[in-house]
Amino acid sequence: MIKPDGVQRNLIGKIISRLEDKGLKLVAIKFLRLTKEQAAEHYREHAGKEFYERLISLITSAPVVAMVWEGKNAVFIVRKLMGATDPAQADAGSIRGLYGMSMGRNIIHGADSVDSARREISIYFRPEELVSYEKTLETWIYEEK
Ligand code: IDP
Repeated sequence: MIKPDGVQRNLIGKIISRLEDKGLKLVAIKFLRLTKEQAAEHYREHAGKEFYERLISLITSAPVVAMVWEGKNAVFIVRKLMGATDPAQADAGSIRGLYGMSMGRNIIHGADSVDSARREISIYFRPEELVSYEKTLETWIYEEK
């Protein structure tokens, strides 16, 4: 998900390009403003933490881009492309490393496991909104099917 700060900073295109260029496949995308309920479900593991209210307030403050990306080890690969949670610590070439300056404005969210990805996808997408399709480039991205 490109968070409100990423959208406001005009980073939608750059972030999508990075994921596309890596070889990941976009299977769903939606531009929306999260409701409080969606935000609470999304960040339920952080409920009660010191930064929780600020996080919910930011994520519901303006539109986001919710996306589903597919690929081998996609969760791990997206986390690498995103960089560490704190942009000041993130690898310089990562999305957060390149574009972020502070923890509470770290541009992008990505699920941290396949189970979280499934749960988070179900908050924003109906199953039929995920599009299954072949890309002819795939034989040039993966050695094996
Ligand atoms: P992640 O986004 O890298 O998975 P999490 O630990 O799941 O990191 O935290 C969720 C989000 O909560 C972070 O992306 C960040 O925006 C915010 N956050 C986490 N820790 C802090 C903090 O100490 N201060 C402010 N915001 C925080």
